[in-house]
Amino acid sequence: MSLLPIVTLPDEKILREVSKPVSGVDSHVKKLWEDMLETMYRAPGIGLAAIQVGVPQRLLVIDLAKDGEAKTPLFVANPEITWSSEVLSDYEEGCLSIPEYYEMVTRPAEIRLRYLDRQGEAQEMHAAGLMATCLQHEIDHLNGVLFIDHISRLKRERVIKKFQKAQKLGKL
Ligand code: GNR
Ligand code: NI
Repeated sequence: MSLLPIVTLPDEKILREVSKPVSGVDSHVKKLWEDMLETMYRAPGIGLAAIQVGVPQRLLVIDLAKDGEAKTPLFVANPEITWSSEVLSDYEEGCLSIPEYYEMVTRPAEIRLRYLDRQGEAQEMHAAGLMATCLQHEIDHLNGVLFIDHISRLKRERVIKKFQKAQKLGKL
């Protein structure tokens, strides 16, 4: 397995790309998933989309297990949300591509998801709580959407400017 560099703001050229579906789960997909998982655990984070390591494919990994608990990795390809609850929930989100920035985001509280699993088999799952939030955050990445797109324009422009300035000053 290998650690991959994580793409961060201000690199919107990559982060705004719309990722392409994979044609199936082959050895390349499995290797990328493993490397993404290792990269996510190391960061540390609870989810990672392939575009965050510069690969525009509809792949993500999630593990909500807490420090010291047994790992529970979820490998997802070509996810499609087939239902979203009308009930919403607020969660303070962060993103490995926007380091050290956190804001409350409102999203559907529960979703149903169709996807290809680690074996390339079609699966359906229901998610609520942090899993629903995290899945929606990762699927947004596959569509070039960042969690700051769900907050006020003022806050969004402020954080993007902060990262642009940091890069100019050579601090990224
Ligand atoms: O590690 C992460 N934590 C997190 C917290 C609240 C809502 C979403 C997330 S996902 C984030 C990792 C990441 O950037 N995934 O794309
Ligand atoms: Ni993210």
